[in-house]
Amino acid sequence: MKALQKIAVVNDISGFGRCSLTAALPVLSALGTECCPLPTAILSNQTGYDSFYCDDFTDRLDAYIAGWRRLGARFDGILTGYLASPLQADKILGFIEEFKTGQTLYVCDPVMADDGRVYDTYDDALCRKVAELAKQAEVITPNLTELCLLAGDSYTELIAHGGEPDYEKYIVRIAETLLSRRTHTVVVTGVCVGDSVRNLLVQKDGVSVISSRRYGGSYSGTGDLFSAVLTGELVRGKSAVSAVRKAVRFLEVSIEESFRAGTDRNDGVNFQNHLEMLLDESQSEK
Ligand code: PXL
Repeated sequence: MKALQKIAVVNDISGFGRCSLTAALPVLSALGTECCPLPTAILSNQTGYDSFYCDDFTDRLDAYIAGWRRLGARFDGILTGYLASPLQADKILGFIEEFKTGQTLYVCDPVMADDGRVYDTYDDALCRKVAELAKQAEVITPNLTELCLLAGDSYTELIAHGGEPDYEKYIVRIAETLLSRRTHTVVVTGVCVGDSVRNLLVQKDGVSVISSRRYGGSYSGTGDLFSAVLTGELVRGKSAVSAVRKAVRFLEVSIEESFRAGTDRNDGVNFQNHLEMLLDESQSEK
């Protein structure tokens, strides 16, 4: 049997909130890939709760990465998410330069903001570093707020176009400014239009819109579940459209269950009952 594909996941581990590494580990395992965590911080719970304890891992990263260097580690994919400090972002830029080969797909989830607001633990310096990381990635997965921050556009102006027939075209035009020789795919997540949520897959040769039903407001960790499914599928050679579809369907049923159960948004979504959707026939027949 072929060795599993390895994906380095640069993200925090939060005890509560079903986000970051507690989302990526089960998802990437269900997809038949090996998730190798590079922890950026250890938190009692994600930062959306009223309080949290956070152990920033910045000063432990060099030794941790040195351990991987000694093993001669190689990765088929790298996925980055929540970062704890600008210095840490520099260390991650160095990690990518050293460990990303011509065969490694880098997916950057530019975690820094949502609903028009930058997260309390992110300052301007860290947001600038996230933009630097995004430039190194083949694939980026911003929400609307992050898209505006990366492109230097106004979120307020963008939202003012909501409800207009050209709203999605307006978003696509902003996303296209982030395409480059390296960055071939931008997936803008969580665009609310009426009672649907749209995900805009923007590539040099075209745009696809993958929609799902909208339930309630936003939940913790959905971006992390999305980027994990997308990365696992892309690393396994699936097309971007089918990878986004798989991520969207998985999230739709998980969010629906959480909405019906009255789950608190900070606790994340009940994805655990739906991991089966991520197994494909070729894996389950083995
Ligand atoms: O899901 C994004 C995320 C990841 N990690 C931590 C967070 C958040 C969003 O608030 O607080 C610790």
